[in-house]
Amino acid sequence: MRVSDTNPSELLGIAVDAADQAARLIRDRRPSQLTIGHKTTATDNVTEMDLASETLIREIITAARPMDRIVGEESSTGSAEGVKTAQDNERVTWIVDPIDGTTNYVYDLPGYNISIAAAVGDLVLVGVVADPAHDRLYSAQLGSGAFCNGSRIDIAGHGSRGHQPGEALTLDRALIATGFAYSSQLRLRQGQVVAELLPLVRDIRRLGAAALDLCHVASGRVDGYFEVNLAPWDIAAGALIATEAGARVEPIRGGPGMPGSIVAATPEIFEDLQNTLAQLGAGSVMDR
Ligand code: LIP
Repeated sequence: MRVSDTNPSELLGIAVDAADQAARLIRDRRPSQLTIGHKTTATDNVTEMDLASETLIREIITAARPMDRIVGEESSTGSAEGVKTAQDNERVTWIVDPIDGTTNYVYDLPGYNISIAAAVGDLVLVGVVADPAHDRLYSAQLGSGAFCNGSRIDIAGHGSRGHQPGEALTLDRALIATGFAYSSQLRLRQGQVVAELLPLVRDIRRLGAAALDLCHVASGRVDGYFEVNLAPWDIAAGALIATEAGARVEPIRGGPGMPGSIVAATPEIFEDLQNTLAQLGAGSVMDR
Protein backbone atom coordinates (compact mmCIF):
# COMPACT_ATOMS: atom_id res chain seq x y z
CA MET A 1 0.00 0.00 0.00
CA ARG A 2 1.31 3.45 -0.86
CA VAL A 3 0.67 6.33 1.50
CA SER A 4 -1.04 8.04 -1.44
CA ASP A 5 -3.59 5.18 -1.48
CA THR A 6 -4.82 6.15 1.98
CA ASN A 7 -7.24 8.88 2.92
CA PRO A 8 -5.74 10.43 6.08
CA SER A 9 -8.86 12.54 6.72
CA GLU A 10 -10.92 9.35 6.91
CA LEU A 11 -8.38 7.83 9.35
CA LEU A 12 -8.42 11.00 11.44
CA GLY A 13 -12.23 10.93 11.64
CA ILE A 14 -12.17 7.34 12.88
CA ALA A 15 -9.41 8.07 15.42
CA VAL A 16 -11.27 11.12 16.77
CA ASP A 17 -14.52 9.16 17.10
CA ALA A 18 -12.82 6.21 18.83
CA ALA A 19 -10.79 8.40 21.21
CA ASP A 20 -13.83 10.51 22.07
CA GLN A 21 -16.04 7.50 22.83
CA ALA A 22 -13.29 5.77 24.84
CA ALA A 23 -12.65 8.99 26.80
CA ARG A 24 -16.33 9.15 27.82
CA LEU A 25 -16.30 5.46 28.73
CA ILE A 26 -13.32 5.60 31.08
CA ARG A 27 -14.33 8.92 32.67
CA ASP A 28 -18.08 8.41 33.02
CA ARG A 29 -18.23 4.66 33.68
CA ARG A 30 -15.31 4.39 36.09
CA PRO A 31 -16.34 1.88 38.78
CA SER A 32 -16.08 2.99 42.41
CA GLN A 33 -13.69 0.08 42.98
CA LEU A 34 -11.35 -0.75 40.09
CA THR A 35 -10.02 -4.26 39.59
CA ILE A 36 -6.26 -3.77 39.42
CA GLY A 37 -3.98 -6.34 37.83
CA HIS A 38 -0.29 -5.98 37.07
CA LYS A 39 2.06 -6.62 34.15
CA THR A 40 5.86 -6.21 34.11
CA THR A 41 6.11 -5.15 37.77
CA ALA A 42 3.70 -4.85 40.72
CA THR A 43 3.25 -1.15 39.89
CA ASP A 44 2.74 -1.58 36.12
CA ASN A 45 -1.05 -1.83 36.35
CA VAL A 46 -3.92 -2.77 34.09
CA THR A 47 -7.58 -2.30 35.03
CA GLU A 48 -10.82 -3.57 33.58
CA MET A 49 -11.27 -0.08 32.09
CA ASP A 50 -7.99 -0.38 30.10
CA LEU A 51 -9.42 -3.59 28.62
CA ALA A 52 -12.91 -2.13 28.04
CA SER A 53 -11.40 0.95 26.38
CA GLU A 54 -9.26 -1.16 24.04
CA THR A 55 -12.24 -3.38 23.14
CA LEU A 56 -14.36 -0.33 22.29
CA ILE A 57 -11.61 1.27 20.20
CA ARG A 58 -11.04 -2.00 18.31
CA GLU A 59 -14.77 -2.33 17.59
CA ILE A 60 -14.99 1.21 16.20
CA ILE A 61 -11.90 0.84 14.01
CA THR A 62 -12.84 -2.62 12.79
CA ALA A 63 -16.40 -1.58 11.93
CA ALA A 64 -15.04 1.24 9.76
CA ARG A 65 -11.97 -0.51 8.30
CA PRO A 66 -12.09 -4.30 8.76
CA MET A 67 -8.86 -4.97 6.82
CA ASP A 68 -6.58 -2.79 8.96
CA ARG A 69 -4.23 -4.09 11.66
CA ILE A 70 -4.58 -2.93 15.25
CA VAL A 71 -1.91 -3.21 17.92
CA GLY A 72 -2.92 -2.17 21.39
CA GLU A 73 -1.07 -2.04 24.68
CA GLU A 74 -3.41 -4.52 26.35
CA SER A 75 -3.93 -6.99 23.49
CA SER A 76 -2.03 -10.15 22.65
CA THR A 77 -0.11 -8.25 19.96
CA GLY A 78 0.67 -5.51 22.46
CA SER A 79 4.45 -5.57 22.40
CA ALA A 80 6.97 -3.29 20.73
CA GLU A 81 7.89 -6.29 18.57
CA GLY A 82 4.22 -6.81 17.73
CA VAL A 83 4.02 -3.24 16.44
CA LYS A 84 7.14 -3.71 14.31
CA THR A 85 5.80 -6.90 12.78
CA ALA A 86 2.42 -5.31 12.10
CA GLN A 87 3.88 -2.12 10.65
CA ASP A 88 4.38 -3.23 7.09
CA ASN A 89 3.57 -1.29 3.99
CA GLU A 90 0.57 -3.37 3.01
CA ARG A 91 -2.04 -2.14 5.42
CA VAL A 92 -2.81 0.68 7.76
CA THR A 93 -1.66 -0.16 11.30
CA TRP A 94 -3.43 1.42 14.26
CA ILE A 95 -1.28 1.92 17.36
CA VAL A 96 -3.50 2.20 20.42
CA ASP A 97 -2.94 2.98 24.09
CA PRO A 98 -6.42 2.55 25.59
CA ILE A 99 -5.31 4.29 28.81
CA ASP A 100 -1.92 5.97 28.84
CA GLY A 101 -1.10 7.05 32.37
CA THR A 102 -2.84 4.11 34.03
CA THR A 103 -1.29 5.01 37.40
CA ASN A 104 -3.00 8.42 37.25
CA TYR A 105 -6.25 6.67 36.36
CA VAL A 106 -5.93 4.20 39.24
CA TYR A 107 -5.38 7.08 41.69
CA ASP A 108 -8.10 9.21 40.07
CA LEU A 109 -5.62 11.91 39.14
CA PRO A 110 -5.88 13.90 35.90
CA GLY A 111 -3.40 13.13 33.13
CA TYR A 112 -4.62 9.74 31.98
CA ASN A 113 -5.51 9.74 28.29
CA ILE A 114 -6.35 7.70 25.22
CA SER A 115 -3.79 7.67 22.44
CA ILE A 116 -4.56 6.46 18.90
CA ALA A 117 -2.30 6.69 15.83
CA ALA A 118 -2.60 5.29 12.31
CA ALA A 119 0.55 4.46 10.32
CA VAL A 120 1.62 2.97 7.03
CA GLY A 121 5.03 1.37 7.50
CA ASP A 122 7.02 3.66 9.79
CA LEU A 123 5.10 6.75 8.76
CA VAL A 124 2.50 7.94 11.26
CA LEU A 125 -0.27 9.64 9.26
CA VAL A 126 -2.65 10.70 12.03
CA GLY A 127 -2.53 10.97 15.80
CA VAL A 128 -5.23 11.69 18.38
CA VAL A 129 -4.85 12.06 22.16
CA ALA A 130 -7.94 12.54 24.33
CA ASP A 131 -7.55 14.07 27.80
CA PRO A 132 -10.93 13.33 29.46
CA ALA A 133 -10.18 15.08 32.77
CA HIS A 134 -9.78 18.42 30.94
CA ASP A 135 -12.18 17.78 28.03
CA ARG A 136 -9.34 18.27 25.57
CA LEU A 137 -8.87 16.37 22.34
CA TYR A 138 -5.56 16.85 20.53
CA SER A 139 -5.25 15.78 16.90
CA ALA A 140 -2.86 15.97 13.98
CA GLN A 141 -2.64 14.81 10.41
CA LEU A 142 0.79 14.58 8.79
CA GLY A 143 1.58 17.88 7.05
CA SER A 144 -1.68 19.56 8.12
CA GLY A 145 -0.88 20.99 11.56
CA ALA A 146 -1.96 20.15 15.10
CA PHE A 147 -5.21 21.03 16.82
CA CYS A 148 -6.76 21.03 20.30
CA ASN A 149 -10.57 20.89 20.36
CA GLY A 150 -10.52 22.05 16.75
CA SER A 151 -8.30 25.13 17.32
CA ARG A 152 -4.85 25.22 15.75
CA ILE A 153 -1.89 24.83 18.12
CA ASP A 154 1.37 26.29 16.90
CA ILE A 155 4.42 26.79 19.11
CA ALA A 156 5.70 29.70 17.00
CA GLY A 157 2.35 31.43 17.48
CA HIS A 158 1.56 30.80 21.14
CA GLY A 159 5.10 30.31 22.47
CA SER A 160 5.60 29.14 26.03
CA ARG A 161 2.91 29.89 28.60
CA GLY A 162 5.59 30.68 31.20
CA HIS A 163 7.15 33.58 29.28
CA GLN A 164 6.16 37.05 28.17
CA PRO A 165 5.81 37.55 24.41
CA GLY A 166 9.17 38.53 22.95
CA GLU A 167 11.12 37.28 25.99
CA ALA A 168 13.87 34.83 25.00
CA LEU A 169 13.45 31.32 26.38
CA THR A 170 16.62 29.72 27.69
CA LEU A 171 17.10 26.28 29.23
CA ASP A 172 17.52 27.69 32.75
CA ARG A 173 14.00 29.22 32.45
CA ALA A 174 12.43 26.14 30.83
CA LEU A 175 9.92 23.77 32.45
CA ILE A 176 10.87 20.21 31.51
CA ALA A 177 8.68 17.13 31.82
CA THR A 178 9.99 13.60 32.07
CA GLY A 179 8.82 10.14 33.05
CA PHE A 180 10.22 7.03 34.71
CA ALA A 181 10.20 3.37 33.74
CA TYR A 182 8.58 0.68 35.90
CA SER A 183 11.90 -1.15 36.53
CA SER A 184 13.42 0.04 39.82
CA GLN A 185 17.00 -0.34 38.53
CA LEU A 186 16.25 1.91 35.60
CA ARG A 187 14.41 4.39 37.82
CA LEU A 188 17.53 4.76 39.99
CA ARG A 189 19.59 5.80 36.95
CA GLN A 190 16.81 8.02 35.61
CA GLY A 191 16.67 9.72 39.02
CA GLN A 192 20.42 10.39 38.89
CA VAL A 193 20.02 12.11 35.49
CA VAL A 194 17.13 14.21 36.82
CA ALA A 195 19.15 15.19 39.92
CA GLU A 196 21.83 16.65 37.65
CA LEU A 197 19.35 18.30 35.29
CA LEU A 198 17.27 19.92 38.04
CA PRO A 199 19.68 22.80 38.85
CA LEU A 200 20.01 23.61 35.13
CA VAL A 201 16.30 24.21 34.38
CA ARG A 202 13.35 26.15 35.84
CA ASP A 203 11.80 22.96 37.20
CA ILE A 204 10.90 19.37 36.42
CA ARG A 205 7.42 17.89 36.05
CA ARG A 206 6.50 14.18 36.24
CA LEU A 207 2.89 14.28 35.08
CA GLY A 208 2.59 10.54 34.47
CA ALA A 209 1.58 10.08 30.83
CA ALA A 210 3.94 10.24 27.87
CA ALA A 211 1.28 10.96 25.23
CA LEU A 212 0.04 13.99 27.14
CA ASP A 213 3.58 15.16 27.95
CA LEU A 214 4.07 15.45 24.18
CA CYS A 215 0.76 17.31 23.80
CA HIS A 216 1.86 19.64 26.60
CA VAL A 217 5.01 20.45 24.62
CA ALA A 218 2.77 21.07 21.58
CA SER A 219 0.56 23.48 23.51
CA GLY A 220 3.26 25.29 25.52
CA ARG A 221 2.22 23.78 28.88
CA VAL A 222 5.80 22.59 29.27
CA ASP A 223 8.84 23.70 27.25
CA GLY A 224 10.41 20.29 26.76
CA TYR A 225 10.07 16.60 27.57
CA PHE A 226 12.33 13.57 27.52
CA GLU A 227 12.05 9.94 28.48
CA VAL A 228 13.59 6.53 27.71
CA ASN A 229 12.30 2.99 27.41
CA LEU A 230 8.86 3.84 26.08
CA ALA A 231 6.61 1.73 23.87
CA PRO A 232 5.27 2.71 20.43
CA TRP A 233 1.71 3.34 21.75
CA ASP A 234 3.06 5.80 24.36
CA ILE A 235 4.41 8.21 21.73
CA ALA A 236 3.07 7.45 18.22
CA ALA A 237 0.19 9.95 18.34
CA GLY A 238 1.81 12.53 20.65
CA ALA A 239 5.04 12.75 18.65
CA LEU A 240 3.08 13.63 15.50
CA ILE A 241 0.99 16.20 17.41
CA ALA A 242 4.13 17.83 18.86
CA THR A 243 5.91 17.85 15.48
CA GLU A 244 2.90 19.27 13.67
CA ALA A 245 2.65 22.01 16.34
CA GLY A 246 6.23 23.04 15.49
CA ALA A 247 8.20 21.24 18.21
CA ARG A 248 11.37 19.32 17.44
CA VAL A 249 11.13 15.62 18.28
CA GLU A 250 14.10 13.25 18.09
CA PRO A 251 15.70 10.33 19.92
CA ILE A 252 18.00 11.48 22.75
CA ARG A 253 21.52 11.87 21.34
CA GLY A 254 23.55 8.78 22.33
CA GLY A 255 20.36 6.84 23.10
CA PRO A 256 18.29 4.29 21.19
CA GLY A 257 15.91 5.33 18.43
CA MET A 258 12.30 6.16 19.24
CA PRO A 259 10.47 4.82 21.20
CA GLY A 260 13.61 3.68 23.13
CA SER A 261 14.36 7.35 23.80
CA ILE A 262 12.71 10.64 22.91
CA VAL A 263 13.29 14.34 23.45
CA ALA A 264 10.76 16.93 22.34
CA ALA A 265 10.98 20.67 22.87
CA THR A 266 10.16 24.05 21.55
CA PRO A 267 12.84 24.89 18.92
CA GLU A 268 14.29 27.74 21.06
CA ILE A 269 15.70 25.35 23.68
CA PHE A 270 15.83 22.07 21.77
CA GLU A 271 19.58 22.06 21.00
CA ASP A 272 20.50 23.09 24.52
CA LEU A 273 18.29 20.42 26.05
CA GLN A 274 19.51 17.76 23.63
CA ASN A 275 23.20 18.65 24.34
CA THR A 276 22.61 18.70 28.10
CA LEU A 277 20.85 15.33 28.05
CA ALA A 278 23.70 13.89 25.95
CA GLN A 279 26.27 15.19 28.49
CA LEU A 280 24.29 13.62 31.34
CA GLY A 281 24.06 10.30 29.46
CA ALA A 282 20.25 10.43 29.64
CA GLY A 283 19.85 8.29 26.53
CA SER A 284 22.13 5.52 27.65
CA VAL A 285 20.71 4.84 31.15
CA MET A 286 19.55 1.43 29.89
CA ASP A 287 23.18 0.37 29.14
CA ARG A 288 24.63 1.34 32.52
C1 LIP B 1 3.25 5.08 31.03
C2 LIP B 1 3.72 6.38 30.42
C3 LIP B 1 4.46 7.15 31.50
C4 LIP B 1 5.76 6.45 31.59
C5 LIP B 1 5.52 5.05 32.08
C6 LIP B 1 4.51 4.30 31.23
P1 LIP B 1 1.13 3.48 30.78
O1 LIP B 1 2.33 4.39 30.20
O2 LIP B 1 2.86 7.14 29.76
O3 LIP B 1 4.68 8.49 31.23
O4 LIP B 1 6.64 7.16 32.38
O5 LIP B 1 6.73 4.35 32.13
O6 LIP B 1 5.04 3.88 30.02
O7 LIP B 1 1.81 2.28 31.37
O8 LIP B 1 0.43 4.26 31.82
O9 LIP B 1 0.29 3.19 29.60
